[in-house]
Amino acid sequence: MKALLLVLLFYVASSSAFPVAPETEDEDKNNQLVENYLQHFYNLETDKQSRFKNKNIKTVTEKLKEMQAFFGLKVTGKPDVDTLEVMKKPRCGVPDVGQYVLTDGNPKWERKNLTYRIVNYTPDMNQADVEKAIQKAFKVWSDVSPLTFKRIYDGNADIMMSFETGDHRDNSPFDGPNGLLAHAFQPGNGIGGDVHFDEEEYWTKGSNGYNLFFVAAHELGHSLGLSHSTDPGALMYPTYSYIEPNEFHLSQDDINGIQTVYGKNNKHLVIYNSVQPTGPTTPVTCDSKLTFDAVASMRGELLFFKGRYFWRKHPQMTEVDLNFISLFWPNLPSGIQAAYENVERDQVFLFKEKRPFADKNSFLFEIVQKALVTIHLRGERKREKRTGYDENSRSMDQGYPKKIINDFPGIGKKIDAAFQYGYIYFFIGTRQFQFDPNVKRVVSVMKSNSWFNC
Ligand SMILES: [Ca+2]
Ligand SMILES: [Ca+2]
Ligand SMILES: [Zn+2]
Ligand SMILES: [Zn+2]
Repeated sequence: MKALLLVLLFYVASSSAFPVAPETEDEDKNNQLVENYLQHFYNLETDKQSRFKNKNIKTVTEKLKEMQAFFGLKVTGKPDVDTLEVMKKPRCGVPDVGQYVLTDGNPKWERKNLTYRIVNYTPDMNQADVEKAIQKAFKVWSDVSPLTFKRIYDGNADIMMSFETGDHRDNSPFDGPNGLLAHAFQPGNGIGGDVHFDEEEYWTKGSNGYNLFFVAAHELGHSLGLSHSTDPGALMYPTYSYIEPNEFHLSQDDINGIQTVYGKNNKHLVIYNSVQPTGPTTPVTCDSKLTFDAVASMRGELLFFKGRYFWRKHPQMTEVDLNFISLFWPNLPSGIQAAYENVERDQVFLFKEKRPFADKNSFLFEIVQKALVTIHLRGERKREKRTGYDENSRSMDQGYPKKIINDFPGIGKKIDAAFQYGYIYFFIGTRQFQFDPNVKRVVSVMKSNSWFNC
């Protein structure tokens, strides 16, 4: 049995794994941050300008609401903790609204065969790795569009890529480490299409610093005429997040965007017999069809896993965060299959099938059963040896798997996820069964996403 289980992670040794709410800071500093952010990314007019045309001015409150709506935050019009947290995230320098979105007639390249040139290099990486990252970033877009990109080594390319520091004479100065990471110009002559990376960032091919491939791929979206997306799973989302490069897939939102401008990849029509590549879609928190891969409690919060994402929810709070799993745990794969928390050990166990050829159904049955048994025993027979899964030897105990229905009458065998929070909650497809362990029966049936205040 041991060989079949891959126990992925756990032990969240300190709360630093999650970003903590910023401490109370100087209000002036926050106000300045809000004003700068809205001016730069939401076209907020400055005081001087506004005095002359105060009729059409959107106030800071309105702009804040616009920004909060863009990022899927609670629309309060106030610079609350969640809003400030987003404003402090490293991101692309291109505005979310304003000149790019509003440019007449959606700028695009009229030719399909474009050229690019790497004008200079960063000292942070070796040249071959820079070239690989850039090449891979272009491939992201050429795979799903009719565009082709040819590298040239001197002269003027359509897309000139360079590392720049501070004010680099394009009216969009960089800001030192973090904050703005890069920007790019919409299709056009001269500076049009060009990509600038902030040299004061630490650029890498891995997860430390900022991954050049992701940032380049995002910026190239702008070079090709795309603006920012509100889909948090899209490459064109404005804030930076790291994804294990092998787990990277261009989202369907990005594919729709580029294909709206340039059409489908007709190169593929020939090669792959009309099969167009598709990308993953981002789960929607309040989708009535939402199902989960796994659910676990962690230090009083609830973690709901789905594909490459997880939601984090405190039962007493209204907010729910949707994030990439890899944002918090860079080494974890997507598609977690079962999870549970061992409160006494302060560990969370996550499971994913190790071998693709293992019997998936019986495997899932076992790990789900295990997680159930563990939570079932918690609080009732604390001192007794846990049965089901042995955390030390990482193997199934003798006599397992057992039939779920014997211990949990009313619950079928096809369970997606389960956790205990007073009651035991079983997730089966889009439904959720609230099971009372004392009377051993289902006391309520709810939607799977009932925890998200939809
Ligand atoms: Ca250019
Ligand atoms: Ca910067
Ligand atoms: Zn951007
Ligand atoms: Zn620039």
